Amino acid sequence: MSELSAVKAALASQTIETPSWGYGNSGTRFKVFAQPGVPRDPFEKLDDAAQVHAFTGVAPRVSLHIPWDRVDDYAALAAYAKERGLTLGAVNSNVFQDDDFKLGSVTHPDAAVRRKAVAHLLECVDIMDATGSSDLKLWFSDGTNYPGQDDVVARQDRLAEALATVYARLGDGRRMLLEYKLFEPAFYATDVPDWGTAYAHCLKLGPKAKVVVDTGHHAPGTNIEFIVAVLLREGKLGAFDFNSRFYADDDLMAGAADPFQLFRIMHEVVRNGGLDPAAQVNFMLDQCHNIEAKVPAVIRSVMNVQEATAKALRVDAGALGAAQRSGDVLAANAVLMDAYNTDVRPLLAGIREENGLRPDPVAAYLASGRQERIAAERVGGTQAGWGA
Ligand code: PSV
Ligand code: MN
Repeated sequence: MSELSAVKAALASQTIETPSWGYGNSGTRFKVFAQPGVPRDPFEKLDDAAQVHAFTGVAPRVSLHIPWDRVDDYAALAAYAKERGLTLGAVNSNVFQDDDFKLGSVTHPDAAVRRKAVAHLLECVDIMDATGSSDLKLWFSDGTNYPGQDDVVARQDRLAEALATVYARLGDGRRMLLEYKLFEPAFYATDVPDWGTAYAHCLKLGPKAKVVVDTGHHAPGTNIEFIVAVLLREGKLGAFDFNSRFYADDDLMAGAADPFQLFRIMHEVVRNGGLDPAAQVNFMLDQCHNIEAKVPAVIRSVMNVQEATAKALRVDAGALGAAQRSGDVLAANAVLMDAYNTDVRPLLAGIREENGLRPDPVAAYLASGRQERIAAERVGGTQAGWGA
């Protein structure tokens, strides 16, 4: 696709979901640096998310994380979001911060602990019913630290049983998104370490179960775009958790470490129909802003995803196909590189202006004075954090 009007139409159909935890304080196991103006509760997180949407025009959903975003009345939280032009997106479960889960949650050798974990996952489905969220996002820290610690296949069996219980509880139009991660906090064998394991479970579960590709969850050098292409081919790509990594699960701003990789991923998305709303790929961010100001960092991340998407849309598919069919390796590669090296920022700035937005959302947000306002207003209370 390279026709400008088609590129614009495709860009207009893409929305990006931002993570509630990206607005809170975060850090490493060494230090969490608090920042002025950080939200004290899920409502203030939505206020921040609404700013990202207001300045970019393409971030209308917010992912929740339970228990970090626990409130008494989820319908009220959804209504609060709606008043600000937002909807509540994926509900992220958390079965990794309770002492009982030291040896695992749904794969724990003790059935009582497994029941506790499943109860939490079912609570998340109840929350989806109250918020109107369609996606349940499951990430399990489960795994072992030492060879021989537990039986690998028994743990897969326990996982499959738990997933089937939760899957059976999903209502119409609801989905289960299963996320994989190579390592951390388990250091020897994570129970859902890779896309193959996630795919195998999702395939058995049925059409409501799809795989989440978190771009930070692979071994260095992994060809993530290949995974994306194969999952799309199988109709099993449910969502992205976008972020950047230099080393492990660094959770830096999407597109910061390797914009070319993000472009290659988006090229496979575009090439394989993943941008079509009918494909229902949820483009989410999952990242933390440990040292940089959070709202502008989320805005920058949204822009980076948009830029990679716009470049992918600029790939001349006709020329690429012709070069591929004739075996012209250099020409095929040149088509991709031409698109990657296109400066799409003027195109995106123009689209924003056509939609009544400022061309540079980060500059516009910083000039609005809002960052200083929230720093002055949000004093007292307990700043939101990732609960670690
Ligand atoms: C795990 O590292 C993960 O990527 C999962 O998506 C969690 O829900 C999220 O991070 C929490 O930050
Ligand atoms: Mn993630």
